[in-house]
Amino acid sequence: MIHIDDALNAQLTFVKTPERSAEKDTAEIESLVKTVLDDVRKDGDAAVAKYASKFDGSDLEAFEVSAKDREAALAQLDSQTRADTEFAIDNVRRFAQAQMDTILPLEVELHPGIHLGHRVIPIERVGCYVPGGRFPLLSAPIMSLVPAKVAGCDEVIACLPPNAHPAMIAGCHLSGADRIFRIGGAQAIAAMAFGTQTVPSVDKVVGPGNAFVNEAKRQVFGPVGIDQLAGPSEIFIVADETANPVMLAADLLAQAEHDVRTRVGLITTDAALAQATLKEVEAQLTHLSTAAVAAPAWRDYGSIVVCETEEAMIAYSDIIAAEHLQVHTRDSKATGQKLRHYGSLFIGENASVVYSDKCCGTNHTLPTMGAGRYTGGLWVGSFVKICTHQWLEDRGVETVALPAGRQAATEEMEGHRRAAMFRLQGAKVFEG
Ligand code: HSO
Ligand code: ZN
Repeated sequence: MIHIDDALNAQLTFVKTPERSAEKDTAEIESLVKTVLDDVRKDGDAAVAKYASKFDGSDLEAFEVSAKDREAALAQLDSQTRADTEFAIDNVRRFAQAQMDTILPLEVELHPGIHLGHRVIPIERVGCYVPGGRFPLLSAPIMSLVPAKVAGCDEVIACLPPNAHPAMIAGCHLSGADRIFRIGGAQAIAAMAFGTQTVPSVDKVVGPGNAFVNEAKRQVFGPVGIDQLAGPSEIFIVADETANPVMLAADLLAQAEHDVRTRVGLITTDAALAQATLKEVEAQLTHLSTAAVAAPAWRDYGSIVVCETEEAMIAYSDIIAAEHLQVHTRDSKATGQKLRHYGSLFIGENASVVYSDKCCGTNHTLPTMGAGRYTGGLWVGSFVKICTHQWLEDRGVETVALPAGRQAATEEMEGHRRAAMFRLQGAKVFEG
């Protein structure tokens, strides 16, 4: 929850405040999604087909993308697009593999004869939702499918809206999707969560989507895992007087073009930079082809705040916990070290969010709406379980049985007490 205390507030001057605040999901979406989920659970493919026709105007007979369709989608990619896609896949894979190499199994002997540990176990089946949206984001399939494959999941499936750009299907294929289905929206989440005649049920559903996809993920969560509830994209930039307002405006507008609800903001210690960036955003908007989206996003959700001190700038940024946080200060590395809450940190002028959005190798599926206060983004670790185990030698039992038995006795859990003491005393524990 955003709470700015009075002491911090006194150090902030808003040069531009957002005209609107984030809208809440409506009850209408909740009940509509519930109906879709109930129907798909009950009627499987027939319900999926019904909603595909109703919401997406699709009359596809087979949802699954066949080997021939995969080939056709690949053939439509020009060679440069294919090479760029493979560059992105390779980077995301290599970074995911490097991260995977840090997730290690563990065995410790905590007391003589008490052995504890954990294993790193891939989730068996994963479903990746690949959003359609306003732009055919070629990097979207890569960001969920590739880390899931690197994690070693047995089966990784993809669902994408029936009208998705063929390059997206090619992207799913090149990213290693075991199966690909042309199903979008809440019905896709339902199909992957519950399984249908053609779609296998999965253990975890990941990937961003619209409000319906989000709500469906929220509703299936429990028996099925989810990654996070992704809101519209966000970018904030922490900057001092050394920053370049032209570059700041370009980076803010890059994300603003995603959606009219994109939150973008500048947090700075320099009042002149704030004014210059304000002017520059307006100037760049006059010749940005996506201004129809970026301009209302900037008007409604854009903010610029001037902070009296670097500490106030950092404190305010930590409260926002932006999905993407760029740092443009004299010593961006040092400033970056002081920041604690963000989805992904972009250190220094050269690290534009767009590089990570597309292809530099970090994952672009990141926490939004303040979730960066408690979690990072999607990563290879999202596709494994860290599951503990234990084994005890007799001397370990001698250490642990009495404390466990006494705890159980205090709790009046006689069954637990007996099981704890049986290892020490045998059948004597039943003698009252
Ligand atoms: N910024 C988006 C991802 C993206 N943008 C891909 C462009 N292409 C969510 O982090
Ligand atoms: Zn983006």
